[in-house]
Amino acid sequence: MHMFISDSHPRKRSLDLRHRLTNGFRKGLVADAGLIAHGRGECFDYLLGEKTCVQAARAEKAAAAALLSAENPVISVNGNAAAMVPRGLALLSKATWAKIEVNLFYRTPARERRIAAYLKKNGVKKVYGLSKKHRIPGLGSERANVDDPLWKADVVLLFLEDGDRTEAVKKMGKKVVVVDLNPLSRTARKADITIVDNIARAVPAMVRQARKLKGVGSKRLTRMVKAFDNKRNLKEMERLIRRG
Ligand code: PTJ
Repeated sequence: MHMFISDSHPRKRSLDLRHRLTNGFRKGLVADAGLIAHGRGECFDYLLGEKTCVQAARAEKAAAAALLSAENPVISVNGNAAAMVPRGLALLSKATWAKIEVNLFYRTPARERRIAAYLKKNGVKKVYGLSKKHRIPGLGSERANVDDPLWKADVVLLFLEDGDRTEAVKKMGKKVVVVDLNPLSRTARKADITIVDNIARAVPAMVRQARKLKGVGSKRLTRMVKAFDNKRNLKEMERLIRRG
């Protein structure tokens, strides 16, 4: 399994991704709604020229700095993320010391187990989230049930997320980093750092940035995170997409 989707033409890359997702659906990793969510993401990606723009790269760097400067960083993984970038998640976890917790919107224990096994097969040493010990206050969905790492985390990285949990996690005082191709989504607007990029490019980019930033002191990392202006970055992203 390669870390990156092939470096070929964007069209080929997007077909590779679709293949990973439909395969993931057949293996019982991806929810049926996950296929629809991906279609929505593809539309935005076309408008971005299926490449990482300057604003996304800026957010990816800030995200890597936030994970590296955190005391208890966590990467929250759903079905789509697991199917598309399992190896990338393993490398990101290693590069940032972030724990990986499975957390599903359309939760079934069997799908959680399958996702955990798939992540392990792709290099993740330990997967959390199979036992749910805590409940995020003020959240009605299954996503409210979390394991110790997410409960204790100070920085949480989320992918393809619903706005409700982003808000609830923020209310708990955690810093939220999110990857979402829709800059207008509630999640994108509520997060502290929003990466408007395809997860297949965003995860490898964060791995590269985290490796580059290794050895940088925590004070400097914190300054980098503080200097990042999410609202401004999102406005620029929106303008870019509207211009096409
Ligand atoms: O695996 P589960 O049960 O946790 O379910 C996961 C899904 C994705 C089904 C669930 O979280 C969901 O319904 O998400 P939403 O509310 O549809 O949000 C998905 C967001 O992710 C949308 O704003 C899409 O534009 C965006 N998106 C889709 N594909 C990608 C993406 N963002 C980055 N990379 C993608 N490949």
